Amino acid sequence: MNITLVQGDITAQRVDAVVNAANSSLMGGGGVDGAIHRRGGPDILRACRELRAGRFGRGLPTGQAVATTAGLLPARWVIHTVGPVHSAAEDRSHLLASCYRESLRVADELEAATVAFPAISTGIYGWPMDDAARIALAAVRAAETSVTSVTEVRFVLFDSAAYEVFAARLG
Ligand code: AR6
Repeated sequence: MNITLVQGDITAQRVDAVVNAANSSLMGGGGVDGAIHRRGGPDILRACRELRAGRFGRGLPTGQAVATTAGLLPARWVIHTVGPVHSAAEDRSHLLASCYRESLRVADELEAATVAFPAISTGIYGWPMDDAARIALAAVRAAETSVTSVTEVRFVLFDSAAYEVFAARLG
């Protein structure tokens, strides 16, 4: 499994699966979530509504992941995951690690080879970039032994500051 970094927009990535930093409602939002629904078109929201009507009637719990169509995106699937809101009072890093682990487990079930991740929880959910990069990279590396179909995990960092932080951590 190769870990690669690019600076850019996750909705433009040609990969098998794009991971969405969603919220429990699965009904869209701002940041990456807003961009994915905007560019992916209404089929993604339709699929999310079906998940809410079925398996995830109470919403997608934090740290879990579920796949839908990627609609009009140049990808096959969107894997929605819900990052934790950063808290200074409570260590929620296991939930952030779980987002990466569970997304890769879902990607493996789909037999995806290439998966693009945003820096989950580092926008609206307030996680400091350096700590989020440390947790993300460790979680992906830890999944390496159990995930067989994924050959590339691509982190798509929105700005150069985020890219530099991930690059320094990746070494
Ligand atoms: N491509 C790649 N990265 C992006 C893009 C993009 N198009 N847009 C933003 N980022 P955020 P969160 C970066 O806020 O913190 C939504 O409302 C951004 O700079 O998208 O997990 C959901 O519905 C930041 O580094 O996700 C939830 O309610 C990172 O992606 C909530 O936000 C994540 O920022 C989730 O918050």
